[in-house]
Amino acid sequence: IFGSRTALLCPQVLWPGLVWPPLLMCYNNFQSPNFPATYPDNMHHRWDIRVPDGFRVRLDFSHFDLEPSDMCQCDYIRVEAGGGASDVGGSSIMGVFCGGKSQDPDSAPGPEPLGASGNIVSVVFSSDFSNQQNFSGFQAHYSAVDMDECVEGVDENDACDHLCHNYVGGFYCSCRLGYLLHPDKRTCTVECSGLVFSERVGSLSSPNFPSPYPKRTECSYVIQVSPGLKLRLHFGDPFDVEDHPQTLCPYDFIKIRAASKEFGPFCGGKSPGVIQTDSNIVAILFHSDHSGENVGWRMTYTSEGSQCTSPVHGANATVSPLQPEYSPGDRVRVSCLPGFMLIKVMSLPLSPCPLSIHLSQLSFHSISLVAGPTGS
Ligand SMILES: [Ca+2]
Ligand SMILES: [Ca+2]
Ligand SMILES: [Ca+2]
Repeated sequence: IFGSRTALLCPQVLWPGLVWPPLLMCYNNFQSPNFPATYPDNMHHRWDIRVPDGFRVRLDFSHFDLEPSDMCQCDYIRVEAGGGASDVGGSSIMGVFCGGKSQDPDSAPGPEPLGASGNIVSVVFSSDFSNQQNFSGFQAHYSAVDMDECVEGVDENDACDHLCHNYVGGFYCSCRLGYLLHPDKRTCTVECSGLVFSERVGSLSSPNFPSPYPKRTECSYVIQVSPGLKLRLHFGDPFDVEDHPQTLCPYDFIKIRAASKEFGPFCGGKSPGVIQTDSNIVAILFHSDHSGENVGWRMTYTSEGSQCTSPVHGANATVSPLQPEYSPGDRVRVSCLPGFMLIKVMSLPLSPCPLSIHLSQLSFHSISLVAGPTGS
């Protein structure tokens, strides 16, 4: 058997000042040997058709007249999608055809063009050792047709996370207001790093909570309050971070770092609840991968001080504000009652909350005291 092969590529015509792809340049035709005269016996020929990425191959037989046979086992045309050659790998048969267009519509190409899903198609023509009649063979035409990625998707996924725009030979994505296009050109993400929370109580959440959080996003938050305070985190409901039944948080997760402790990763549908960090500085990292729609999380935090009793004891003086307990950093003003004046300041060695005195505010009538952190 005589075997041969022809590569049919789009003519790469580039005109000055014109950007590829020029329209309608990707087409060609091919036919059986000797067409329109009878094709030879023992032929085996393959045409490899390739059009640029972003296009699909459309194939049309304008003339078709091959020896008919049961299951097309004598002479045939075989159309393969996706390269077809064993050295390219991965092909699927789109059809095997023989006979004439008018004889058997099931085994011959129909009136509609064949549309491949990709940009590579191979056409194999094979003839056996004999012909009972003078069959005239075939003539075929192919053209490159734009893929509408916005409708068809890409690699079985949506082409774009938010908004998709098709054009001839490609597509591009854009994002709704407030989002940034990720370097992958398809995902919409947000900027959520470097946020520092310094209030003693507060709340934070995944971006857009309770709407689904964006994909391919890295958020890092820091909560930093005065030394001596201890941050306590409380994750509420709903809590919904993409997880995996067997592997621990391989897709999306929250991790919390506090001094030498680490908490997490957390994911899934159950809130981590309350986390006592024992630190005044907490870093929170939130990571999301490229897929999934999950609501995310919301967390409130409080800071707890070492509990101190009244830091001031003194006769003939008033303390304001007067309260049963104080936390590190609280400010207290001590004023002498009328007719009295400050004669001595004594430290209180047994207090869990050492005092610092603002000397600049010392006067004969009042002093300001600040409770300092334990151990400082
Ligand atoms: Ca034959
Ligand atoms: Ca397109
Ligand atoms: Ca995800």
